[in-house]
Amino acid sequence: MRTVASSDHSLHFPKGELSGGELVRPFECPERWDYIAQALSAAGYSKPETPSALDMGIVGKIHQQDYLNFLSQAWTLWEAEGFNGEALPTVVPARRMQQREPDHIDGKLGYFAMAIETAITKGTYQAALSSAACAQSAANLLNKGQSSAFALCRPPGHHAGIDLYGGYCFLNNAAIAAQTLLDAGAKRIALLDVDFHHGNGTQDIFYHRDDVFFLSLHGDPKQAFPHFLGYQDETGSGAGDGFTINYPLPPGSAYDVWSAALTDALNKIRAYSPDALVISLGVDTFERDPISFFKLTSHDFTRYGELLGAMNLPTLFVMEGGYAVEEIGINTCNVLNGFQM
Ligand code: 7XA
Ligand code: ZN
Repeated sequence: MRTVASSDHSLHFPKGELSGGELVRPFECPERWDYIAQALSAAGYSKPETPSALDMGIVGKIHQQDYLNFLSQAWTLWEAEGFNGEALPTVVPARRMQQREPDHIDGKLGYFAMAIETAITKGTYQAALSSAACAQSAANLLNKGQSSAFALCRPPGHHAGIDLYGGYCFLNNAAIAAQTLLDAGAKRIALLDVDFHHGNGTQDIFYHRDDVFFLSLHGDPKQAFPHFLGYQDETGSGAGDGFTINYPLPPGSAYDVWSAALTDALNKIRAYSPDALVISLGVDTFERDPISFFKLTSHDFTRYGELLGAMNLPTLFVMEGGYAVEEIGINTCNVLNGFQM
């Protein structure tokens, strides 16, 4: 399996994340990428390929232009105010307030945020562009006939909506990859999100569409971030009616419960008969993940990788979350290795 990665990820290294009322060192840290790259190399994968330049025409089919303008300008506007810290939102357009983009950066940050823990720094936009480029280049490997590929994306993407950032995400890498496959001629894509957290951004992007079938297994939003999307009764709308499926699962779910949901999802994907499968691959389902509550073991990642491989579909893996840093590499490799068994 060929892999794509960019050293630009290290341009995004915020010092603080708002967590438990404190500014803590972010769980989503540059070492995550290093551990995965090291594990790939140790497992015999060839050196990750550098991505080609991102096709912004495709990005523009996923994200609104005003949102892309905001991301590209946020740090400059923040610095121009003379602020010394990292850019964090403090005020959001809550119920019965205006949904109108303000001129001041404080207002813009809140207007485009879906969560407020995630800082924007000087290198964030470039890192996000390069991360999306990894997903897009990996998708183009499939377009050129590869049966599978892995995009080592950082920052991750699945919380980034049409015009929303947060949950460590800025551009929706998996959605950009899916659109890249569609634009090359695919008619139907299945996008399966196995990260611990609901892929609210991906759902937002494809909710009204029938060319991307979105399925997500995740911690029940009554208990888990992002809290405000990911319920079972969200099933798509308009042309997309029936093309979103959510599997919210309870705290403590181990492989028996989780894999039963996965098996159901895979059966539905088989019935859809997609041209390709995109996996939003988060390994924060791991039993020792510091911010999640599922109980998968390292071996379970191999087991479900095998189930994914048995689908016999062109498959693109796009890296999302996972914060048990020392085990993130082995758990990620286990999925890829299981897939190829
Ligand atoms: O998949 N998404 C993540 O792994 C990021 C979750 C962010 C949680 C922040 C909770 N305060
Ligand atoms: Zn996650």
